[in-house]
Amino acid sequence: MKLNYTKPASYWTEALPLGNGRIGAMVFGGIETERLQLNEDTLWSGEPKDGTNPNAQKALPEIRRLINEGNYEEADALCQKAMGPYTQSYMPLGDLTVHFYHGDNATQYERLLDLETASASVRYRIGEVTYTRTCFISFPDQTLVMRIEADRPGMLNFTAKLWSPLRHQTGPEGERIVMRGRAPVHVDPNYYQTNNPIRYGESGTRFDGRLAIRTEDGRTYADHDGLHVESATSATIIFSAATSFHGFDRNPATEGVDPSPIAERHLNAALNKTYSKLYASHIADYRVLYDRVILDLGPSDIPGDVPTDIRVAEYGAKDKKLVELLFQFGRYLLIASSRPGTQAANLQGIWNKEIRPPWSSNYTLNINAEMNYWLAETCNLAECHGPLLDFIGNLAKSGAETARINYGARGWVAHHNSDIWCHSAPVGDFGNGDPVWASWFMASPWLSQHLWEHYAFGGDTSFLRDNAYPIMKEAALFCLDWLQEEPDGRLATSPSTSPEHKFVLPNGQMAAVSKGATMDHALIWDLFTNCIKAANILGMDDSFREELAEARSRLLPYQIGKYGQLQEWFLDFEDQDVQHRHVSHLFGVYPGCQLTAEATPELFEAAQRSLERRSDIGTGWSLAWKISLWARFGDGNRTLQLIGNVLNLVHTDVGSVTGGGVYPNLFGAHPPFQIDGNFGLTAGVAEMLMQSHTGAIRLLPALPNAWETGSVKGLRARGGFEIGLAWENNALVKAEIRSLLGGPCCVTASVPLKVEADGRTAQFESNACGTIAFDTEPGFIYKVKPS
Ligand code: FUC
Repeated sequence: MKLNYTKPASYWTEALPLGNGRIGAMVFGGIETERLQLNEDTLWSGEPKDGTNPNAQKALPEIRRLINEGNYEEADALCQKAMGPYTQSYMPLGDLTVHFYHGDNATQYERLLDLETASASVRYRIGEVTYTRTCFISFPDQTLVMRIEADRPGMLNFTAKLWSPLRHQTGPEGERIVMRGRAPVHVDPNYYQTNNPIRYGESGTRFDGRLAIRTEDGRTYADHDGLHVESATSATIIFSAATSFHGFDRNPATEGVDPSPIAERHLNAALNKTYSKLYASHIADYRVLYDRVILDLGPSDIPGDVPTDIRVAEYGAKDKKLVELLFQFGRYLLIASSRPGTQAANLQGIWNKEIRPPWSSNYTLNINAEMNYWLAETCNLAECHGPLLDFIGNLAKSGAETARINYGARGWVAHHNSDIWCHSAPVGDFGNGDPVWASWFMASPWLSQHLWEHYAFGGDTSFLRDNAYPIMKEAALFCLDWLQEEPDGRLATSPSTSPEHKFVLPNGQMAAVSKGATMDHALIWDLFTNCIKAANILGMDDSFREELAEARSRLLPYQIGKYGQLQEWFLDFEDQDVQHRHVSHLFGVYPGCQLTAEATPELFEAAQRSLERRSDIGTGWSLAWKISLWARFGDGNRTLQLIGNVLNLVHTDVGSVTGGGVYPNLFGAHPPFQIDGNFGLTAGVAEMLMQSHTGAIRLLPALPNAWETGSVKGLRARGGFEIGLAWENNALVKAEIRSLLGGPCCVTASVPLKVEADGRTAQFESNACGTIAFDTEPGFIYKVKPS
């Protein structure tokens, strides 16, 4: 499980990502000059601000009236009156550069990212000397560590420096190099042209990054040029960083924490440890998470030592080991960007080099931020889900104000964009945005699904009671208020958009805003259903449960349109773009669970027809979503074709919106880089091998023909199960289902199954959902075989 290359990175998406959830680095692996582009996940532009807009409430009745009259273009225009400010942006922290005084005439160069040790390394030879560098970012020690070694005594001579593209000062302080600076107080999105897009002021988040070196021999000193090492044989560089961020609702300038003592404390503690101790605690911590899932797609005759980018270009999805690598890379990236206590992974995880990054590198809530976490539960990284769940809790606070002031509604609302300040208003600089993205009101139901799923997989009832349900309930209250009664008594959201996709009006014009977009009702159905289940489990809120069930039964139903497709809007409008990247109306298939072959066969078929019409092209995240959807449709060969489309090598940061793929470093290419495609792909592969959304654990639901033999261990299923399974000649040979909570297990596959548990056996027909119920202890293993 290594990404390997024979050349240094020449641009950012060739560099290799490291992270401990909070600190991130992109390692370039240069010979004469090593560059590590650095990030810290709390370093954003801006500060807490009120994004609410009372004009929204004034405009709302008129918007609804225009929609009811079919005057969608005017409704679009009026929705602009309801907008708030844009979100702020995720910032780069700076660069750590290490200049080596050995020239660049190297041979035998190799550069690796080892997913099993979460470390990046470089090795090369100059003259008679072999130089190696190994770099990792430790979660337990909260520092970046780079070990540099020469295999001949005294051959290391280098200077290490810190720099930032943000306003900063850097210089020696004793034996350290310290960089202090400040993030802008405002940054406009890269797609919004203003005269002064990057604004610094008295406030803004302060940061501190510091560097020190531990050597066993040679000489070390710090001056204004950097930190120098002369005639050493080995050296350990330690970097630490902190910011003044002190919570989404505290001003980082006036109410912030002092970052310097924090950065110094981490640096100092790490300096007092040997390199091997630092490495050992890093590995011990990391492997607890990483080692939980093992995927083996069977033997491959494609050589594994071919550089990763060449494997992508030459073999794509035919290279099964490359698919395994891409799958585990998604898990690696989540561990590296989202750890308990850190910020949720943003549009670029934690890796960003620009002050005006694409889409502000913020949280886009109409697909991207959710997709980032689709793998968390199934791929056995439930702890890494934590930062998103914490974020949702904070967003619900800010979203309650927006619901009240903008819409006079109960509960909480959030729209398509958010940031570290828990922005919950529609963006668009008070009238400059496009309603096709800004006027989407459904982030609270979608995010609430994550709270429920965390419970559904893990079964932690106190989490459900204390954390999840109260936020889900408030989201449901907003939805109850947002739904409008139709003349026939049905309920429809209004205004409503299907994310980022316009419809064509009979006059040939296009509009975004109407009522009752399919996705809205799919999300609300999901939320209400999960709230009802949760309240049932918790034994509370009887009448609220009834109210939700009643409203759910009156939701405008799904409809099948003239092409046999699942309608995306309440009327059978023509699509602005039949191949549009968003497949929002298919939420009920995935990541939802409302539409299944068993429960809703006709709608399920219509949903498949819709996906067919959307085609197999798309941006990185769009391709990834389609993998999970085709997995739910049970079409393994189609999923593999889409994995092949994801393994399209994209060379630079520019490209057309239809050409998704991966960069040489396997980062997902929208293009540009967005991390959702990586996470979505990993979730999709898991969905091909095992599903649990219907209440049954379905084994090998979408196995491609080309994956003849293989096994997977450690996937998680709802109900508290861990699944291991193996297949040969494209057929299941055995599975082990470990019950983590105790209790009955329901299992199904396309072949008849025999389940053994505690000396007793049960037989199930193919595709039948057989429940095998034993009074089991946590840790109990059900053994499954084809019968
Ligand atoms: C949504 C998508 C875009 C992009 C952006 C970050 O707006 O429609 O394709 O992924 O998020």
